[in-house]
Amino acid sequence: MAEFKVILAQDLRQANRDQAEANRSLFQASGVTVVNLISSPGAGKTSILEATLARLTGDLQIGVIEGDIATTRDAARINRWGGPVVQINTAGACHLDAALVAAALPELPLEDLDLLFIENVGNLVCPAEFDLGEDVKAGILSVAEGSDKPLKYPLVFQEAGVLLLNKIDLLPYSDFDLAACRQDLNGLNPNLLVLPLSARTGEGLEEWCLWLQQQVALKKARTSPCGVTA
Ligand SMILES: Nc1nc2c(ncn2[C@@H]2O[C@H](COP(=O)(O)OP(=O)(O)OP(=O)(O)O)[C@@H](O)[C@H]2O)c(=O)[nH]1
Ligand SMILES: [Mg+2]
Repeated sequence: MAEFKVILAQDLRQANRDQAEANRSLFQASGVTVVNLISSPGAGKTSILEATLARLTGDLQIGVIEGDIATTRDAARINRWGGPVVQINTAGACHLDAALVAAALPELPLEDLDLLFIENVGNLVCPAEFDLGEDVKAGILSVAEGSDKPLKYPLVFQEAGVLLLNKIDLLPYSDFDLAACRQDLNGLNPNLLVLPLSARTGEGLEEWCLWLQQQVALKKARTSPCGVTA
C-alpha cells in the first residue's frame, strides 16, 4: 500500500504561528513598530498610506510591505515617497502569511526603521486569521461599503486594535449609519479605537498620525535597554 503524508490545516496554522513569533522577535530586536493594514479591496489602504507618508516622512523612518495577488501598482504608488518598499505578489492567495512576510524582511533596513506598514491583500475575511508578527492590526472600513459590515464580517473587527473608518467625505451621499456602526463595533470589541477619517480630504489624519507616533514611542520605550520590558 502506498504511503503518503497528510498535512492538516491545523499544522499549517501552527507553522504560521511559529513563523509569526520569529518575525515578532525580529521586530522586537529592531525596535520597529509593525502595523498590519486589513480591509476589503478598495477601502483605501494605499490611499491612507500615501496620506500618512506625506505627513510622517521626516519625523519617522517608515518602510512598507505591499501585499497583492498581482501587479506592483501599490508599491509603485508608495515608491514615490522614496522610502523602502517591497511588493509581495501572492500568486492567487487571498492573504499574506508570516512566511511571505519573513521572505520580504531581508529587503528592508529593519534596524533603521521606526515604523513598518504591511498592506495586506484586499480581503475582509482571510487576512484577519493570519498573525504576521505585527504589533497591531489596523482594520479599515469605508463608508462606501455600508455600516452593516462589522456584524457580517466580525473577525477583523474583533482582532483589530484600531479601526479607520475611511471615506467620511462620502457620508452625505450615503445611507451609512455611523451611530449604529459604532454600536456594533463596540459590541464586537469594546477596546477598539475607532478613528473616522478621509484620505481624500485629510480630515481625521492628524489623530491617526498622532496615534501612530504614540505607538512608536511606546514600542521604543519597551524595547530600549533602559526602557521597561513588556
Ligand atoms: N471619496 C474618497 N475616495 C477615497 C478615499 N480613500 C480612497 N479613495 C478612493 O478609493 C479607491 C481605492 O483606494 P485604494 O487606496 O487603492 O484602496 P486599497 O484598499 O488600497 O485597494 P486594494 O489594494 O486594491 O485592496 C481609489 O479610487 C481612491 O482614490 C477617501 O477618503 N474618500
Ligand atoms: Mg492598495
